[in-house]
Amino acid sequence: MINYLKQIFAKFFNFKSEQTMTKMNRIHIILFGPPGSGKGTQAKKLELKYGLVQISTGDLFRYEMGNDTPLGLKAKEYMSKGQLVPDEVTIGMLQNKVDSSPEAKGFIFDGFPRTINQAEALDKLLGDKNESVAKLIALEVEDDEIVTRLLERGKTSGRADDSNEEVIRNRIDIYKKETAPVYEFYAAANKSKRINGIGSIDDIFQRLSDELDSI
Ligand code: B4P
Repeated sequence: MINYLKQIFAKFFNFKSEQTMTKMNRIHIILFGPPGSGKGTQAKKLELKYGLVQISTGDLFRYEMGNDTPLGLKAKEYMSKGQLVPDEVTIGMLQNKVDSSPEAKGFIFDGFPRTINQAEALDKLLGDKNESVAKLIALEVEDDEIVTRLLERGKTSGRADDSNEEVIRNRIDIYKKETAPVYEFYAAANKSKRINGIGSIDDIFQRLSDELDSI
């Protein structure tokens, strides 16, 4: 009987500590930068190396658009003009995605948050789980390089927001006005870091890995 109780006791406490460890080890990163700065490209590589789950709001919207869902139709109205999808739509979708992956070792938020309102919502969502963003890493790329990259991608991607220079420049303007302040929001908590987003994909991946390894 005593052995039995010991076993139950050990099992209970091991279980608790495993749960605590998983929570303590969860690392959440925001991959930040203007459109076309390489967030999606690098997030996929980081996901493989660190076993984190990438959440790309752009990919989620494109999936919904491809399936002609009500959410996709709503997103299309904004994305095709290079505008941001309204916060209430984006935040709800993000929350569902986070809540559907409780076993993830952590998340790479790619393309989210794009407004201060989204950043506050993210902090609240993670805070409710006693977790937080570990670091925001911003990829710095100048405007003309972005236009070149996105027009090039537009030749094959079929993305309406990549095929017209005016729409791309509009996306860059919106980034500067609405999204760039998110960098300062996390800088106030000493969590923001800029890295050079120009160079080979592998070189930039190395710069990002150095940042993650230093957490
Ligand atoms: P996203 O899908 O997030 O993507 P993105 O800004 O177009 O590009 P990303 O930075 O991921 O660049 P990528 O690696 O693909 O956004 C699209 C739209 O969705 C937004 O404009 C908005 O309307 C909507 N949306 C998304 N999230 C939202 C949110 N939170 N709130 C509101 N609206 C939201 O790289 C770009 C190209 O560069 C690729 O062709 C790649 O091959 C190339 N490239 C990458 N690295 C390179 C390098 N080092 N050198 C040369 N080329 C490189």
